[in-house]
This record gives sequence, structure tokens and C-alpha cells, in this order.
Amino acid sequence: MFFNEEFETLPRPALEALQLKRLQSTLERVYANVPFYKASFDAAGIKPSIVTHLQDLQKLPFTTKQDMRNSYPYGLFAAPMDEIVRIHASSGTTGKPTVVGYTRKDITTWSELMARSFVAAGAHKGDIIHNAYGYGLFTGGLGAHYGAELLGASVIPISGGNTKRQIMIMQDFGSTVLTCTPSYSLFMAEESQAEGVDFKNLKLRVGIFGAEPWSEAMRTEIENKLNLSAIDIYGLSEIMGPGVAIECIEAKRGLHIWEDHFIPEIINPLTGELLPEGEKGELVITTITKQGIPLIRYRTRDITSLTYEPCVCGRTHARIARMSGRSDDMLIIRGVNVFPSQIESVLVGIEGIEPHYMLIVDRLGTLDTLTVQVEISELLFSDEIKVLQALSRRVEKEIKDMLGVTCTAKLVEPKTIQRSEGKAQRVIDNRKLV
Ligand code: DLL
Repeated sequence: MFFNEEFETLPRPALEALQLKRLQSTLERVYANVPFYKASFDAAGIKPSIVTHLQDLQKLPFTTKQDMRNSYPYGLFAAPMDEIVRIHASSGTTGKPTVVGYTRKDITTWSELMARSFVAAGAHKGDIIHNAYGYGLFTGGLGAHYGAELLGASVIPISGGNTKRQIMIMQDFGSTVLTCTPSYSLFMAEESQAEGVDFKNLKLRVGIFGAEPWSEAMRTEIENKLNLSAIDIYGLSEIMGPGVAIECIEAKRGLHIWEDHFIPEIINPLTGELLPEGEKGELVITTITKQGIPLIRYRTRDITSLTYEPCVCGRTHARIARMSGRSDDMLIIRGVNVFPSQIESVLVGIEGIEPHYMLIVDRLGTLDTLTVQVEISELLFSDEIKVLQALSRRVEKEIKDMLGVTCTAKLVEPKTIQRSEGKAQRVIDNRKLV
């Protein structure tokens, strides 16, 4: 089953011809409208017209999250603000988020790609889609919502949280498709036991899970506990949001990336060199239809590989493997993207503590926990317990306020956190995904 059969099954020569045409017009657009791209192409001595084959893409410079940060908030937009109808944002490497803008056409495209993704996952018109991705600046909630509506399904915009109510609604409303992070789905399973609800008695058939790394072992666990078919969906706000790539229910082997809108490449994250098909490296994506904020060779930092082998489902679009990590230090804790540097910038602003810290991430049952160990300064060390407790609460509150993630602060004695002579190790991630 397809949502847009013609485009999802375009023979590769036609698909590649379309990509080239769309790439060329995107390059013209960014060169004319985005000072950053004009400057970066000029610095590399490149004019958009040098791209006459898809392979020429390699000649263009990369775009990074840092470039987006430097242009905060709207500097990379290629459309005037009066054409931007939606703004989303996600965590950046410091306190400021990465901001993206969508024109009306971008929203139409995104909705179509999400609708295609739903169909690839085995959903259809008539389904009741229980959308527990967060609604807000995060792209998950609204991205899935618009796709579900375009598909013609009935979408329940439940967003995240209040798990007991979620379970009651899934049961009473007869939800057939669940969309949320994989870890939240397992938490729901746990809570349902406490509530005396058995997922075997629910109508759920398909779960569409993403926004954070998970594993084949987790898929098996989710499928057993929730009694549904679990599908991996990938996306990132910089490129669009959810629906950049998705597994098809027929094969569940690799995620089809919608190549009539995105051109994927895999590079060696250290050298930037292009890697051959099948080799693992960093995924780089060029958007070829976006108007609001087109990105050329955007370094996602996600590690995967790419295959062009034909798929049993009939889609001709390449597949990326399940994400196997990141080439930077971003953590995803309960669906929130967190960079150690963001925590550091909160800590340095608090008097009485030193910028020596360690982040310990665990998975307690099905939920992630974050402990921030931080040294207190010599001056405070001998102080009263009350003062120290107040300081811990302050660290927890400021991290929650800035990053939106709940943590436990543990103050430790001065000079007890290991100093490093090279790259500081600031994260201990005890979550076992495989
Ligand atoms: O997480 C968009 C999304 C929403 C995707 C709902 C899927 C479902 P960001 O908050 O910008 O956007 O985070 C993007 O999350 O670069 C990956 O590191 C990670 N990520 C997203 N999907 C997957 C996945 C949304 N299926 C970042 N597997 C990306 C592993 C994923 N990591």
C-alpha cells in the first residue's frame, strides 16, 4: 500500500533526474536568499551552476548545527517571515535552541511525507491514531498530527504525560495505532499492568516509534508487551521533523528515506570523506524542496549506513539502517535532546559550585534518569547541610528550567571528580540499548 504510489515507486533514473532538478533550484534559492550560503559558496569558489550532476553535490560545503546557532534565530531562513506559517525549535549545543520555519508549502510537504510514512508503517484511513508525541516546539506531536489528518485517519492529540489517562483513552476510544517514543511505550506497558489493563485486549495494531535511539531487542520487547507491530521512524527538526525516513511494514529492514525531497549521503565524520554504499558513517542530508529553511549537506551527527538495494515493498527510495549512535555527545533523555555543554553553561552560572561535573544516565525500569554530580567549591564545603540542600535544589531547578529535563543533583567534595588529561569524560551512560 502506498500514499503516493507514483512518487514512492519512481524508477531510479526518473527519481535521480527529479533530484537533480530540485537540487539545482534549491541551490539557486539559497544562494540568492541566504547570506550564509552566498558567503560559504563564494568562499569555496562555487556557483550553484557548477552542479550539473548529482555527484557534484560533493563539491559543496557542509552545514552544521553550529552554523544554525550562529544564525539564531532566523538567519538561515530562505523565505520572508510573512511566508513562514509555523516555527519549531529543538535543543542546540548551548542554551539557545535551533529554530526552524515552515512555509505553507513546507507544511503540505511534511504532512504528505508523514502520511506516506503512516501508510508505509501499515496505517490507513479509518485508523484511530493515538498520538502521544509531545505537542509544542518539538516537531513530533504536530508533525504526526498533520500527517494523520491528511491520511484521513482519526487522530487523538493526546500529547505526552498522564499515562493512566492515556491507557484509559486507548482502551475506551479503541486506538489502533500508537505514536510515541519507544521508551514511553514501554512505560505505558508497565503502567497498564498496575492498572490491570492487558494490551492484548486493546485494539492497537501498529506502533510508530522514534525520536530517540532504540534497538532490535527493544523492538521484540515492545512487540511482546504491547501486542503490536513496532516500526522505526526517523527525523530531525532541522530537516523537517518526524517522517524523514521510516521502515516499511513489509520488510522492517532499514528506513526508506523520502528521496524525492531529501538527498542522503554517508561520510566519515572525522574526515568528511564520502563513504561507499553499505558503510557506516555520519548521515548528511540535503533538502531539495524545502522553502522556509533549506539545508545543504546538513551534518545530522547520526551514525548509520545507506543501501539502494530494491525492497520487497516496491518503494524505490534508499534505506538507512537503524541509527547506531551519534558522532557528537548529544544525549536523548526521556525524548529531550541534551548536550553536556548545556548543563555546563547552567552550572557555571551558579555560585558555590565548580564546573567539574559528571552526568550519569540510567534506565530505571523503562524511564531514563539523569544524575548530575557536581563539585562544590572549597568555600562552601564545610557549610551547613541546609545550604547544601538548597544548592542541590537550585541546580536541579535551573537545569529543568533551561533544558526541560528533570535531574537529581548530587554535590560532591571538592576535587573528587576525575580530571582528565585529554578529552574530558563527562558522561556515563548506563542505558543498555542492545
Ligand atoms: O526527534 C523528530 C522526531 C519526532 C522523529 C518523532 C521521530 C519521531 P529532534 O528533536 O530534532 O527531532 O531530534 C532529532 O533525534 O538527530 C536523532 O539523533 C534522534 N532520533 C530521531 N529519530 C530517531 C530514531 C525529532 N528513529 C534527533 N532512532 C536525531 C534513533 C533518532 N535516533
